Amino acid sequence: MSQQQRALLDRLTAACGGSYPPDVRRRYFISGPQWAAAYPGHALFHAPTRDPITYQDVIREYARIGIPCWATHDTDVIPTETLLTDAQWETVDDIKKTLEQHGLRCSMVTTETFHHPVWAASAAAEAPEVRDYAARRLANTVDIGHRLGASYAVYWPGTLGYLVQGAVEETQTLRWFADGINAACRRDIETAARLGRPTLQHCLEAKPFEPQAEILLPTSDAMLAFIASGLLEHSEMVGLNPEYLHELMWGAAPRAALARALIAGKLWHFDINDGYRLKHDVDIAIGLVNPLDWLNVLVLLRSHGYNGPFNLDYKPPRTTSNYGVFAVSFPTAVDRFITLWEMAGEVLADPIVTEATNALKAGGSPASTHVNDLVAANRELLSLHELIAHRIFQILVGQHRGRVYSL
Ligand code: GLT
Ligand code: MN
Ligand code: MN
Repeated sequence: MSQQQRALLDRLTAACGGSYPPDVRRRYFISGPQWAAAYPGHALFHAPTRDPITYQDVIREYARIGIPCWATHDTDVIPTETLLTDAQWETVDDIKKTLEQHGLRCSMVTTETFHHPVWAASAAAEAPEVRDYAARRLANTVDIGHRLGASYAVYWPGTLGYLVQGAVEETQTLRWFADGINAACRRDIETAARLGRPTLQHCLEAKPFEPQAEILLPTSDAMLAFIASGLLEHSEMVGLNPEYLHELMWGAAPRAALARALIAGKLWHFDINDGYRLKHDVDIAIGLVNPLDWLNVLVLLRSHGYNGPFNLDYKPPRTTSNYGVFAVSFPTAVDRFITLWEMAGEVLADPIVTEATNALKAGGSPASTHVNDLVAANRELLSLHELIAHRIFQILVGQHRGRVYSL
């Protein structure tokens, strides 16, 4: 039965066409998180729908698909109790061996500071012993990152906030949070010098709500302000890991949020996924909800030479089986990303978009500097805005290559 169903899945996936071979997929700086592939489908209202899988399974399957990089929380593979003991290094070394065997590299490490009961009052809790433990965990993740050859560390302070008002003093909590990042950067400078490696790029990731109701650093813009606040000892080592859906969740235009990170020189790492505006963190795979917006996001990133990782931080839906995670979910997500990236190149090279954009920038040669002449000189030209949007739609659906719908 399930063999027949797998055969059907494989046949229909192949019938979709448009998939890229693994060596083509490996040309892109795409990373697959351990936690995304291993997500068993659980949530507050949901029992798991998939069986547990190991890091060996995930790394082997990523390699087969052509996902070149792997990312992990410190606790995805190593139990919390084993962290900060000598025993952790056995697992780290085994992960390293497995990555090498399969030709993958570890791009990013992140510390789990939201799931375990020790973080009930966040990693910037009132109790000094909890903050001290947090600093040791963050510093330890830096060392694990160096051992695995990573270049990025990510921080998602999703518990930095509150459910009920009054108990948490915001400025104090933010100072304590900065102490943790400072501890990680200090350790990074020491470890990198000892190993002769470059320091990591430390990337802050915002989310406007979940699991706390009110979050102290809810958006990428709040993170930029925090980086520039003077609380960080090494603000030059700290940048952003925006997540596409986390910006949509507060109602932002993701492309504008990314533009603000770009002009600050802080767009270093990018979590790619999809979902709905002003709703919870559904972590749908890239391009399944907002392909047109995604195309425009990638036009922006391509035109600014973004060369950081694209991290597949999504969750395969609960209806997808263990088999489907690697047979359907990851390869199709990667392929939609590559297609959108290549289309973004087509938008940038499109003669119609280029000529229209240049004409807009040249302006309308007004007869005088009088306000009415400025309006008159640009009136017809400005219709090009809508024409550019139409052209980008055509590129999205392939009409620029002659695809027609005949009646
Ligand atoms: C968690 C969160 C993600 C973050 C991960 C990094 S943790 O899965 O939902 O958006 O990127 O810590
Ligand atoms: Mn994320
Ligand atoms: Mn998310």
